[in-house]
Amino acid sequence: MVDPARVRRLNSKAELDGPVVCWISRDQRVRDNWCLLFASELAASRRVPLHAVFCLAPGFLGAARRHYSFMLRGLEPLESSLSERGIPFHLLTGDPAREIPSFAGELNACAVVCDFDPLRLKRRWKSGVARALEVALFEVDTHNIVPCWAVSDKQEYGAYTLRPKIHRELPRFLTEFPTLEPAGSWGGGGADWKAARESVGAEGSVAEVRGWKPGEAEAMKTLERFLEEGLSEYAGRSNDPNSGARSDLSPYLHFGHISAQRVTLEVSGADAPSTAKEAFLEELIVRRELSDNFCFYNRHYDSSKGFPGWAQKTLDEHRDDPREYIYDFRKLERAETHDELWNVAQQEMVSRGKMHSYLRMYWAKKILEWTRSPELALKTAIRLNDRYELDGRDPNGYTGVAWSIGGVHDRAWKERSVFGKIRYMSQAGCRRKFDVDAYIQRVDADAELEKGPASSA
Ligand code: FAD
Ligand code: FO1
Repeated sequence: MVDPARVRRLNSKAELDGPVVCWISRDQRVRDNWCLLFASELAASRRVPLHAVFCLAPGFLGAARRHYSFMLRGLEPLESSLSERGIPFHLLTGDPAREIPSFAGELNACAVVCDFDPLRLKRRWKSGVARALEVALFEVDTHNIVPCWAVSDKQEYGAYTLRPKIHRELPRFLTEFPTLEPAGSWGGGGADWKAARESVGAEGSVAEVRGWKPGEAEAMKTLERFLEEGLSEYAGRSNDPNSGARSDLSPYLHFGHISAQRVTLEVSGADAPSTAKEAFLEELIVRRELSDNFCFYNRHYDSSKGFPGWAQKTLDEHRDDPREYIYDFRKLERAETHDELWNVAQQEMVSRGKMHSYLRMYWAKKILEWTRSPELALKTAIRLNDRYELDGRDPNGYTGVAWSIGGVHDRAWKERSVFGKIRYMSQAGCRRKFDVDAYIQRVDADAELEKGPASSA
């Protein structure tokens, strides 16, 4: 059922004869989940039970209450969907590198199956689990349509080098999903969600965001709404924050509430201009898989050491250029710069939990312009991105920031102060692309609404 190219072994231990454990982490969904399908196939072939487990880590790359709340509210329905299929769900808390091996040991598991994630912290968790486990650990890439290790064995220069490799493999991997067979009714499982919510130590300072409902059902509704309203305009207007031409799927893709393969299958079959579908699938498939490729093959994906040589050189040559404006972290976080467009984009991210794609590029590039060094700019952009974006702490984010500030996957442009040959963006450039004043008014109005009726009186 599951293409063997999606699966790799992370240790060389034997498979004994107890139950199979599916360790859910990046792809937190029942439907369209190759990791769960592989684990279910393994359990059925050995006629043993299948158990699912999620380990709630005390901290995760600067995640705040808004992220844990979205994630936990998305995980709760997962428990019932799994138990309907006879798969007990266990919720652990603590360091996964310790909790997963001891859970598998208590269950006398025959093997553990986990989902792929290129991030350093995840790979650290998994190498700890692979070492401590007495049994086999398998990893399944169910986040990408073409598995990350199958599409390329090295860091790609840019979308233009990855695109043909992806398109060559799509006929093999872009298939429909088999259904997940019920695993018979085995006891066990049961999560204490109240305790889980209290256990996360995330800083309470970052308020939860309203207006986002997590979970698989909500993700599908968001997709259906996009197919109806946004997709057709995607080719012409996805760079215009005033248009509805964007899917709003990123928080659901980040937490794995929906599969990119499912989105691709639905978009391909939708009644919309092919130019719109191609433009959207270029982002969803090529740009997104390019991010996983960058984080998987470049260990410095969140540092300036990960920038291409030409970019490191040019930023170095302009390191001492005078900066017209300098803002520290607090000023930026509070959107207290001289640039109203930048401030409003920052406010949109803080209040709504999601900044529009086009403005993320402008937003990050201005941080390069207004901080003392490229290294500090990178650190600041990542910290703000991962603190406020619902879809933050994701390979797309590290790659998006590295593209904006360090020329990753981009080429050299006309040299100028501070930026050197890194692509420059200006507010005038934004004004040529979309109605900046309309965007500012809309976000200000939304922020007023967010504050509730009292302040708008
Ligand atoms: P749509 O335009 O509807 O695209 C659909 C999906 O395609 C997205 O959900 C995403 O999975 C993928 N996609 C679209 N654009 C890109 C892109 N440029 N790179 C990679 N994948 C893309 N994306 C995140 O998921 N998390 C982040 O933390 C994040 N931080 C970013 C920071 C900067 C500085 C930049 C320039 C980009 C960042 N992106 C990030 C990429 C992109 O901006 C978002 O994925 C997109 O805005 C999500 O909104 P959407 O789902 O409505 O996008
Ligand atoms: N994955 C886990 O397995 N356990 C966690 O406790 C956890 C917390 C978490 C908080 C915020 C966030 O954005 C992601 C989080 N993830 C967690 C990982 C997430 O599921 C994704 O796998 C990666 O962030 C995307 O690469």
